[in-house]
Amino acid sequence: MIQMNRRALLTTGAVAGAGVAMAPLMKRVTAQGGAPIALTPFVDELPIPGALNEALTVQGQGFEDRCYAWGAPKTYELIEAEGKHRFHRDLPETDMWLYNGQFPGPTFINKLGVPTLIRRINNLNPVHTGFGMPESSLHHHGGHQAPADDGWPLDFIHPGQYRDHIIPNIVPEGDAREWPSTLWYHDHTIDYTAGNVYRGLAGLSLHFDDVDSGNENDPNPQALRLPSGQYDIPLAFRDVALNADGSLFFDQLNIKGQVGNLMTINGKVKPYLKVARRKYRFRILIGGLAREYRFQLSDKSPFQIIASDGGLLETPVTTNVLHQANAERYEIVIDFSRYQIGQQITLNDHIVQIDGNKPDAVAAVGNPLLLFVVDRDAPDPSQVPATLRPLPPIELNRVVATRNLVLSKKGGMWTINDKVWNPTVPLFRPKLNTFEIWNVSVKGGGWNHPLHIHQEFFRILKRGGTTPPAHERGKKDVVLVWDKSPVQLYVGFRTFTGPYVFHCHNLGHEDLAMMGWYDVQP
Ligand SMILES: [Cu+2]
Repeated sequence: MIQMNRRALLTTGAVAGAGVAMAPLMKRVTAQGGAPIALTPFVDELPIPGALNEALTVQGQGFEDRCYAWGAPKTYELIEAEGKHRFHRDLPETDMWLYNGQFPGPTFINKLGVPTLIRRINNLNPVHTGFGMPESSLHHHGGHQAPADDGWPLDFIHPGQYRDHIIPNIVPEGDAREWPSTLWYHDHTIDYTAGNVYRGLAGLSLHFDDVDSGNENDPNPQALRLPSGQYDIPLAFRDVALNADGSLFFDQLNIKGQVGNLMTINGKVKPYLKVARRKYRFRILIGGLAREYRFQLSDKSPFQIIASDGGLLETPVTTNVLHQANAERYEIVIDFSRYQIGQQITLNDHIVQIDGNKPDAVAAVGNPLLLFVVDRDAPDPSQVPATLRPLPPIELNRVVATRNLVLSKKGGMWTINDKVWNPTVPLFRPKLNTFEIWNVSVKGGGWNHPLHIHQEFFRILKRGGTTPPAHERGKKDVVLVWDKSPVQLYVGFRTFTGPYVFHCHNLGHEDLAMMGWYDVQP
């Protein structure tokens, strides 16, 4: 087994001495130096990643006993293996690492109160070439799950092994207001998360209950009846860079975090979507490496933001611009009934960003990423109620500690409180069933950091010393922080004791050590 540790390479200057192990990487770097690939936009239809199908055979095997504490699970099988994916009609196929043969991976469907058991089988090639590591860990991002199921970065399995992940689908203190709507899952292997996720190990995880039931015709008076079925569409954004032969280009030593020049949604470069003249719910995930996005419709029309990372907002936020950092989720409702049949509208990104540090500018003219073709009428029984899901209360009387987190850079590594990742020493030891205030700031103006905290959703009490914008007042698990915009967070530690990580979700920063962990004490 070749253990190529990025951190060791960077800190010891061992690149030249790495010999054979480094050869494929260097070749890829050289091969990339061509002009950006010119592709015809909007020729591929937007793919919708299918749901992960139940695999009854998993039940009753292995060590699932503890799962039954949460009730009988629905069981699924998730197989990691090499496979091919085509990002655009006119591109050659790309070798990737896929979950169940697809990118993005199959979508987990979760129901409040019904545990999900994922048997994850690593069938990756142990003698792979190029970047990443075929050792794999799985993080259900945003999930409220035990440490053993959370994808601790050292809990990786080797090719030929499997591991069961239990997603209990419970909420802290039984408070259904904590229930999310759009999460995702991805590899979380120590030092190699960026490469492994970029090779393809990522997918979506949707959550439903009696309120957000996924049925716009639901007769239950509690049901919100948001747009559902074919009108409820995930949009997983990912920028990629390809070599001339169609292989993924990845610079494993790029400390800034890599940005790509091909903008994909659900695995396709600039796709199109035929839409009816009615409301649609879009679940937007930025599932890339480092890039930020700033979305507007081409006609600058308003849309409603209905959910953030941790689920539905208390009330919809009407806007015509949405800035979104890596790993964040926002859900928006676009009402196409304002358009005529035959009209075309694009969803544009206005960020100019040439490296992983931070956006360089906001462009007046956006880059169209997704084409909507209004092609039909359709009935619309859906609604966007003025009250979506009430937020759980912020109980400052339960706050028992205040922590300061300073995000910075030292010696070619990214640091939290001047420390690089150290799996043996937690940064904090919070007490079970308490809350804390975390003051997070960035030292140095050259970069942004999307900070992600595992295990519970937090709330942003303050951004830049004042109340955050309306769409950031809901439940969050990622918060973008920069030098001029420190944040104050309200963080809870409920249900589970033990270790959980928190880290920058610019995956290049994360792998270069901008990760710490806290150890919840009984
Ligand atoms: Cu960062």
